[in-house]
Amino acid sequence: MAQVKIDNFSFGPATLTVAVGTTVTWTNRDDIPHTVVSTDDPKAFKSKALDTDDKFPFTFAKPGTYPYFCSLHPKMTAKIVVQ
Ligand SMILES: [Cu+2]
Repeated sequence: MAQVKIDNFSFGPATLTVAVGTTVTWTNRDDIPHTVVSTDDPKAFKSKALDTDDKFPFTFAKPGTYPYFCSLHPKMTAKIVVQ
């Protein structure tokens, strides 16, 4: 199980490397809403606004590098590397 924690206006870890077929689950540990939105066009994934302790799972079926950001706070960026 692969996890990304959202806290203090950042994604942790900023780069997470997983195997193809892994489900990554983001959890918002901050006390304000955040989103998880793929930077690619078309978007590989896009969450709704996550309130505190909300989770967003996404399964990565293809290898590649998947940059993403928070659409509410665009300076929050990170990426998933799928091997
Ligand atoms: Cu945010």
